[in-house]
Amino acid sequence: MSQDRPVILIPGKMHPRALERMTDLFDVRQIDGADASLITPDLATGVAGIATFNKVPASLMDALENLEIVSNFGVGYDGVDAGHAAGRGIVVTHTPDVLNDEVADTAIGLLINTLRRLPAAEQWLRDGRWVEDGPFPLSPLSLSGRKVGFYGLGRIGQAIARRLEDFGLEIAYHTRSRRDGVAYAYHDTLLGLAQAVDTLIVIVPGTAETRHTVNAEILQALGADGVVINVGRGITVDETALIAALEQGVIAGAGLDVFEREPHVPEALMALPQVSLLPHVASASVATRNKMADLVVDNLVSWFKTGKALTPVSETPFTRPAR
Ligand code: NAP
Ligand code: 8YV
Repeated sequence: MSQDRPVILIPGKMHPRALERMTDLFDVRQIDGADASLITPDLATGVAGIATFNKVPASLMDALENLEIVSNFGVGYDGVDAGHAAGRGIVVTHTPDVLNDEVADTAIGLLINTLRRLPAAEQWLRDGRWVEDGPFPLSPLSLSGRKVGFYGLGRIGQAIARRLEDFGLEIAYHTRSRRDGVAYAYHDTLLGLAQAVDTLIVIVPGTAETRHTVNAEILQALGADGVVINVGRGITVDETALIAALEQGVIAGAGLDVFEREPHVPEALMALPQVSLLPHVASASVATRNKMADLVVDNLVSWFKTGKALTPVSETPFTRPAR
């Protein structure tokens, strides 16, 4: 191991720009995946940092006795055991804010695609059906006049809501604590929110607390014109309940960028015309992913140079002990 350059472990893949910068700055070691059985004795004592695409279990942390920092590519860090890191004094960082606009823009696109069936309309044109069969069928749903409820109104939820204000739509939200400085109606339960709106935008983190909270009862409360848009994490929505609600007309449609078992998407969802599906691309432009890559590296640089991470997660607000 290098004496002067901190050793950074990359378990699995990494964004090419982040990898190139890290290779210039650190002693970078790559292993095939986030698997403690791949840790050799020299890695076990030498690794000071990890850079990851949202997968670091407690077992991998525990195999690395001098681990100080886990730098996650993504604002969501549900795949990193941050509670365990906190207990061991390891700082976890993520990539907030730099992706807010991209994810918010994608959410608006997904909402409109879902309501107006634009991907299917384009396919109709490309398949020559406009010529052969005439106009694409009118969309049963419209954005106009919808009441939109946000499940989560953090950095990204607010960016989506600000965009929807300009569409002239009524906006409400549910979070655990009421947010100062927003004029939207607050609901202290998700059920209360679902009863008050017909469009639910899910943009909460995937946690044990949010898991399967968008369930059959919530879908029933949204009603027959109800639409669910999920750009948060797949586990927040009970996919089996969602499929049943769509098939039985309990709600009218869904737009999903995230799924319970990515990259696997249930055939039953794919079969439904009232559903618009994206392969987890909300932040996936070259420009935004480059900003996220830079923040992954800049967090490591800042930690080893100044002893402070730039964007630590709330569970690990640590500074680096003097050495
Ligand atoms: P954030 O600023 O931390 O906002 C999270 C929001 O969720 C807050 O309003 C928070 O309010 C609320 N919340 C958290 N736990 C809750 C609970 N149990 N019940 C009700 N509300 C809860 O996070 P962000 O930057 O907006 O990102 C949100 C999530 O979006 C990320 O964690 C990630 O999973 C996902 N994401 C997905 C993509 C994608 O590519 N599809 C891209 C970026 C992010 P309270 O704390 O008051 O409850
Ligand atoms: C990530 C995301 O880019 O930031 C998040 O939480 O979900 C995406 O923006 C993606 O998970 C990286 O693979």
